[in-house]
Amino acid sequence: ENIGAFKEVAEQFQQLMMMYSCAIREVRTKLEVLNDEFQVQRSHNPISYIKYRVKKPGSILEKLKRRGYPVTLQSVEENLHDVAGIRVICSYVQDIYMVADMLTSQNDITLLEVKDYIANPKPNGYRSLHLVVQIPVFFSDGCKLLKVEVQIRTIAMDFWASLEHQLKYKTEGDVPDSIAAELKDCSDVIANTDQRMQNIYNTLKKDRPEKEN
Ligand code: 0O2
Repeated sequence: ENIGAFKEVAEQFQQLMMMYSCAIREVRTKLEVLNDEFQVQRSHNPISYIKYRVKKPGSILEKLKRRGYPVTLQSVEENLHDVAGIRVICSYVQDIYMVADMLTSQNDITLLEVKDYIANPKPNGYRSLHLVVQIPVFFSDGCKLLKVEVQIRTIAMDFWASLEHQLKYKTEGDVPDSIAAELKDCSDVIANTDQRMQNIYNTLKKDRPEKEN
């Protein structure tokens, strides 16, 4: 009897993960459409590339427990908003806000939450724009509203976040103060470089408005 109940929950879990993966596909398509349109109309690719993942069962369980939420499928849907995750890597800082605006102004998308870690970086130096959106996905028996977390950052911000994540993992989160300060300093240098690259782009665009790059 226990085995039967386990099998049923496992199947329901698998189905929910399939739905999240479809929600990712919907949002990815929207982003790719916007990028293609920009490429044709303005010869500019705001998006360099897109990464995505469905959160692993172990990480889902760990997060539910850590936050003190019930370990049920309903709780996953209600309490976790990063089961479906998309990371959008942009060329320039202004592209981040442009992509975010174009995505969230589409009328089938509901914006549930914004965390602007670019305007307000985390104390460790982490920068990114985080959005939680809700999107309808149509299945055989009807439409389901699903949450997707979209992290939008520049190539430079992604470079920093990826290496910082690896270092944190390597040291099990126990980074010495001097290293933490060094990482924060690298983040500030990177932010400054992002700003200078944006200025270069804007200056060139102003001089040659007919051929945007
Ligand atoms: P993974 O493997 O990327 O999924 P929430 O998830 O919103 O309930 P929180 O912490 O308030 O909880 O979310 P927040 O601040 O929006 O950040 C969550 C995600 O942002 C993380 O996911 C990371 O992907 C990224 N992130 C946030 N802070 C940092 C940071 O200091 N360094 C790096 N490298 N990434 C960061 P997970 O769940 O940690 O991991």
